[in-house]
Amino acid sequence: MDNMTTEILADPPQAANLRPTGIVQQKFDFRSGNEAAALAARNIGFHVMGYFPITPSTEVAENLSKMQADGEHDIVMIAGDGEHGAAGICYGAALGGGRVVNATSSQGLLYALEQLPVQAGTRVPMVFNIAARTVSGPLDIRGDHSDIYYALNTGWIILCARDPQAVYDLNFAAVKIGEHKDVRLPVLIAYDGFITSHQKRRIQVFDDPEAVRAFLGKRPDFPSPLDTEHPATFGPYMNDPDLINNKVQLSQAMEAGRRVIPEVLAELEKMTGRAYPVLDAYRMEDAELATVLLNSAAETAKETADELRAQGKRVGVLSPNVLRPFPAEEFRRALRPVKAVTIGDRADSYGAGGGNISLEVRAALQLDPQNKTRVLSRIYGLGGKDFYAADAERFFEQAEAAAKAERVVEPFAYHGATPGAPTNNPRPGLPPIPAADVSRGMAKVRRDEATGRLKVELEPLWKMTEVPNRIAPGHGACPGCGAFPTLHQVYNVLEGDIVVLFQTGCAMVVTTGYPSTAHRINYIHNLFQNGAATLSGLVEMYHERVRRGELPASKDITFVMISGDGGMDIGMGPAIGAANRNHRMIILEYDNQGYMNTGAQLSYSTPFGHRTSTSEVGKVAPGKRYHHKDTAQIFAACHLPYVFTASEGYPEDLMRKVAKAQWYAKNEGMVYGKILSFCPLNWRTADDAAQPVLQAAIDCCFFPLYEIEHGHTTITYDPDATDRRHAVSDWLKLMGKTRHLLSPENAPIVQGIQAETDRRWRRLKAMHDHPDL
Ligand SMILES: Cc1ncc(C[n+]2csc(CCOP(=O)(O)OP(=O)(O)O)c2C)c(N)n1
Ligand code: SF4
Ligand SMILES: [Mg+2]
Repeated sequence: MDNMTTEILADPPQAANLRPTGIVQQKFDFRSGNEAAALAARNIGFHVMGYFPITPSTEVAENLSKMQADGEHDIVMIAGDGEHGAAGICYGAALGGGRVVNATSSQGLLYALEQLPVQAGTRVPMVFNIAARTVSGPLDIRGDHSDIYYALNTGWIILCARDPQAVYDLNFAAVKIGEHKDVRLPVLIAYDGFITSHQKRRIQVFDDPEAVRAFLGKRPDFPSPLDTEHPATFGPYMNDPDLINNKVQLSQAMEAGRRVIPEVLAELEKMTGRAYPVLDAYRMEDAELATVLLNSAAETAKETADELRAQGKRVGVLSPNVLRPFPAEEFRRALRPVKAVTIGDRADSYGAGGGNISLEVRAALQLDPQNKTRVLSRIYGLGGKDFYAADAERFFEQAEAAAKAERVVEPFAYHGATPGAPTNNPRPGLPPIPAADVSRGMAKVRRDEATGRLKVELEPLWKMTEVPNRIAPGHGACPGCGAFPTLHQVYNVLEGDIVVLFQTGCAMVVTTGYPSTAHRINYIHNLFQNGAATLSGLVEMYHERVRRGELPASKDITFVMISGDGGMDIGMGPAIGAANRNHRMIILEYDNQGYMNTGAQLSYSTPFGHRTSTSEVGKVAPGKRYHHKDTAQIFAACHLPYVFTASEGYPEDLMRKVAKAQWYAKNEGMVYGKILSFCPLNWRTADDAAQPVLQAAIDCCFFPLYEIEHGHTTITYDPDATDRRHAVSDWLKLMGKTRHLLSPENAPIVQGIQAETDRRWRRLKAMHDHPDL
């Protein structure tokens, strides 16, 4: 948090004197919503944070990681294997009786969703910050509310934070609301991705940790599996007739929230001087026309309302600060005198004739027999499409037209969308490339009948330049990025028709910005938690359709999945599933040792001690705290016909292995290959340093090159045999992300990396020497 210095603006004496009694000392600061959430977390002093990075909420964990490295808090921060894992971590931690926080967005919330009702149903409080972002597909990293709408039915309290100040304040409120004995529910805080998560605003933050502590009090003791004096069963198997009784209790807790939330928000107001009514009503006193909007768009509409008021129009804006429990009564009261209201939803409930807020406001009004308000439902701002003052003006105009005509011509519509015409085909950058053009026989593979293993004869490297590329130039990767030399080497030797599936990650993001694509062959994206399952389905459909005579067998397609190392964390389960089923496909992992696409967070493949944005280096923390996982060995344990490691720095070795991979994928089953891939941006090296850095990683045996064919391990490059073996420190000193390790106080970490590297290398050598290992 280098640029997050807190500015203590001296409180002028007269201002201090004017501070109403009860308002605690605060200081001005300049923070984004994510920074505000991180600061609040530090002030609250949560026991545990479980998280998984995803734009635009990642900064919450990143800021906390930096603060932790500098010794500013002692929250235990646990990087999940994915959001589902992170949610499980949080659930377990919260069951343990301490305070717990998480942060996510979009697919992350959807991936965690399955755990949310579990936690609410067993009444375990925690706080979950959501920087709201549109859900895939197609993938779009900007903001709308489609993610948070999925959480509406989970039994979590949902607070809405319209600006960074509200993000900060509502985190405190969330702890207290959730822990109230009559509520005992987890709480989600929704703020707008990018608009609120990233834009810095002047906010006030607490100056006195005691005041925060006094406001929150001690977390009440709810039953916990850590209380071994009072054994209890948490989450029993529960059928009819009990489950409905469990749910009615959950409903009662939510209803209790209607009373408790305003109480806590009033207490917060006493302490901060800032009010958060359950339903924010702006200039609604005598409004005849209104608009209902959530979070930041409501702030835009308020400015428009001011302008229209200046023209004599009686308009106002309604915006809930609490979404669950839904402030139905407050809406009924606020809208009773209103002639017409336009309700904007930043997400659709497809086929329902309106987004969720619009549907719920309509339902609320239906219970008021005297209400005559005409309601227009509009879907706006999807995928981060901006909402300007002119849009708000349009909403008021539409309400005005309905009020004047005393009828609604168009009850439901999308605002600002163009459906497009079927005739409008985006022009391809480079045309698709036929298999014949790229199949140049660069590798000849034959089986050695004596050993059962494959032999590859490779054309000389200079001949490879003749092979046209299946990836067009002009993609947006950083200069020096290793992912593309790796892919070029792979494509040089693959023959025939290839269908690729890219999991989410740098290689995917930089090659397919709609309406362009750099892929000149069939390409699919699925999110990186499930690509292997998707490709396995496609593989089986292909073979079945060939078997039924619906597709020609002559095509003989090869199916390849490209994943980053991060995809082999969150997507490990489906990848192992595909491996266990042994589908005829290749998984290639380009391992750049982190989640680079989202800003270089740690992955489980990040080596021990390396700096990432979630394993920060500071006064008290020297980078990642545990060793990298040995993914190749995990796949080897799945008994695949072929597993290999390779590096773009050893092209012939890599291409030989890829040629074998294609043979095995066509004839026997699944292949997994892990390829060390250079990332100058986040390894903090020069753009052209790939060769020395990769060579050093391989020569120190941190990343050994080997293959496992039918369970038999062969080391394909042995630095001992060529006298090139050197210490891991020779590799670590080449990268900015590891330079801190060379200081004397970090010598034990380097020794640890060396010891683990040596142990894995000795083990590999033993496997190389003994066919049964
Ligand atoms: C369910 C879900 N969680 C998180 C993300 C955010 N996300 C997209 S790509 C990525 C990192 C990918 O890392 P890796 O697979 O190593 O590829 P790299 O970016 O390093 O090339 C993350 C965290 C997402 N899209 N979906
Ligand atoms: S961040 Fe790293 S992996 Fe991603 S495009 Fe840049 S160099 Fe390549
Ligand atoms: Mg990666």
